[in-house]
Amino acid sequence: MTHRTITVAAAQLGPIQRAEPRAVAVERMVRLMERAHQRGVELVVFPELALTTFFPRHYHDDIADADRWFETSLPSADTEPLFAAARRYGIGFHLGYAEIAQEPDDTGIIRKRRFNTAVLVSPDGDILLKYRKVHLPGHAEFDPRRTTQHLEKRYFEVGNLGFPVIRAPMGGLSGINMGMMICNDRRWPEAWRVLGLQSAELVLLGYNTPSLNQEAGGFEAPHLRVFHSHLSIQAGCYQNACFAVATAKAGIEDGCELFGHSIIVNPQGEIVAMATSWDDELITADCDLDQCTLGRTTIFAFDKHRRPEAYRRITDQTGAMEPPVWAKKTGK
Ligand code: CDT
Repeated sequence: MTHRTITVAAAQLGPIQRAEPRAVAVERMVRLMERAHQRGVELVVFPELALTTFFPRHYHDDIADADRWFETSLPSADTEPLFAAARRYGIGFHLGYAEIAQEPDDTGIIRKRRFNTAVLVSPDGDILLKYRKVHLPGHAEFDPRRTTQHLEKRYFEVGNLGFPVIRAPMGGLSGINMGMMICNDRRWPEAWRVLGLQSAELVLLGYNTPSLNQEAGGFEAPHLRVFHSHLSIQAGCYQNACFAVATAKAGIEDGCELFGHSIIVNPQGEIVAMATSWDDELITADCDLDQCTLGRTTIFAFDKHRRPEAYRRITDQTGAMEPPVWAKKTGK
């Protein structure tokens, strides 16, 4: 029996400090690709905003002052070594980065637009798929109550590409259905289902998640932070019968702790590989994509069992509303 197997890696990055230039980060990433090649890896997944520190923790009064954290083209002089390594080793890669695009806005006027973006790149250096983060967490203005800011809503627009999936050759396989999400997206079942509805077999995702939840009114224990991340990814894979490679930036970055714990998950929702350091670390797994078939032909055969007519609220409504209040019927 033939199997559709691809060897994938999550290339977790240790911290990148604010003063560290892209070239140093890229050098570390190229070393991880070299290690991946030695282990027979065919696709490497790097984290969200992999080229720099997680800059949304730093406030710039004038947003244009943050432009130095963004890429205006890909490849660029700084990122070309990644593309060269991909060609040299015959490895595809996924890269998260901050993107500046010159694009028409809703009124049709071409202007500078900023997105939290990820691309999937073929071993030949072709950009196979681009995704722009939809669920932007955090806040838009400086928050004096927080010790660390999370200004994604200040620096990025909501992604305008939806959740695309592409079927493309990768590794030794002639076609794999691949989709992407970025960090906070993993907590939203809608994002997984939109990928599932396009038959995604492999979901690539990068993240930067602080161990301390400053959004919470109360205390959220660090182990629950990791648990919730894993829970979301494992549930997403199980309920959509797909694999996921989820790659963290880890460690103490600009004084802020990122919890790491990168994982690779199979369509049963099982973790098949997990990072154990807060450093640059490569974890790998052989993913037999035929394992996606069981879920999608049985319990999650969407065509047989989904009831979209009962799900109208999912797209008609954003916030939760209160239910009607029960009242005991009086009279006859
Ligand atoms: N980068 C990112 O999306 N991080 C969020 C934490 C945000 S806390 C304001 C996450 O969901 O992991």
